[in-house]
Amino acid sequence: MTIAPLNWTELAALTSFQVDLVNGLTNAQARLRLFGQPESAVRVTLYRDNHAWCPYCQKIWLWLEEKQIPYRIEKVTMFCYGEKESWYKRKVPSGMLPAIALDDRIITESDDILVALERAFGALGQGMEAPTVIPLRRLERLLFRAWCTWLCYPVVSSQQERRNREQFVEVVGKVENALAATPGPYFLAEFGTADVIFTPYVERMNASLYYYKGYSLREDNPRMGAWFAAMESRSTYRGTQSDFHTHAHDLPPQMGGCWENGEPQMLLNLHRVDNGPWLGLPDVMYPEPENSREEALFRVIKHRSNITRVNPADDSLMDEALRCALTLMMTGKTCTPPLGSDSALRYLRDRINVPRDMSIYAAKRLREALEQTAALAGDQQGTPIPIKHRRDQDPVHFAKS
Ligand SMILES: N[C@@H](CCC(=O)N[C@@H](CS)C(=O)NCC(=O)O)C(=O)O
Repeated sequence: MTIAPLNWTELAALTSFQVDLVNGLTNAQARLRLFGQPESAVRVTLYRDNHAWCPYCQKIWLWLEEKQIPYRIEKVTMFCYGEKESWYKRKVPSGMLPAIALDDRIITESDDILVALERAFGALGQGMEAPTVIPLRRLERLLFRAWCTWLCYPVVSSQQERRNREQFVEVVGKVENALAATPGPYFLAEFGTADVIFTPYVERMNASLYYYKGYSLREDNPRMGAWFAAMESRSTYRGTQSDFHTHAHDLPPQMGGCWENGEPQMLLNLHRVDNGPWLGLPDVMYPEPENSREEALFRVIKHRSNITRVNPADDSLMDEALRCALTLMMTGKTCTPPLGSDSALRYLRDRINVPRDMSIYAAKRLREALEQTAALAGDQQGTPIPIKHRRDQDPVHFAKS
């Protein structure tokens, strides 16, 4: 039996989700973070990208959150999804991210930023220049290069593909050994700078190799698996954590291309990341919070007019279809969407970004409801996600009018 979709007032009554962006848990929406301190304590502004895609920004973001340094956040557009703001180019002529202003001094290059932050506020565990951390920083770059060699060049032959994979797996072996050198799950005896340095790309490796190569970094390597689990025990990391779907589609324009190997496991993984089921993917392993659906609903209600406006479908059609999906998500009751709304719902399904829009489980619940509702209308897919750029995500389209 299907029911009529709830209206927006009825839907709003189904969520009591609340966040304190400024003093609460790490989140991607905040413009100011105080950790209970007065605004006068702010000495740092972090310039990072709008969509939380930039890995080097995640490094600084996580560090500031771990150290609970009060800071402001200014969001900047990346070349791959829009035009760089001229105010930012006046500060940082290259337009590169991240940058910080520390007591009004602009600093670029993520490693230099961390060194400057350490000088001002002290290190996070063992610092950037500690003799224990320097070899781990080198190892991270070695892993990064092996990843790029495998992922970012066209597959010319199965032998080459195998060699690239072996080379990557060999470096992962070194990472496993480094993690095994201390009894705990982190790189050194205590969580610190080294873990922050590894986080952004290891997260992106886990996602991209699963999707483009059929290789599960987190599941195939026990020490890395334990490291991921330990990272996920930290609310700071959870707040910055992205998911497979977001990375699979934000990386190609940033990396200049990601190449599928076409192997059977890869094809299965790709289908699962794009079409679900999303729960159970190895992009997250901590238990689902009780309020994930409420979070998703809260976030959609907040942005519903933009969501409807940017969708290629007619506004009133999308509005009704969206309410059908949300009704299903919140009540479990099937709600048939209007004819022709399948591609509109899947357009949105494919453009939910984690953690920009909501946290990882909330996004999975929303994608699930959008897909189940779309399937009632048909099998039309949304406009494909572009590979060479992501101007479909240009923030100018989402600015509040
Ligand atoms: N070595 C730099 C690399 C920074 C970097 O490559 N940033 C990219 C984003 S991940 C960037 O700003 N690109 C310009 C753009 O995409 O707008 C660092 O460590 O900070």
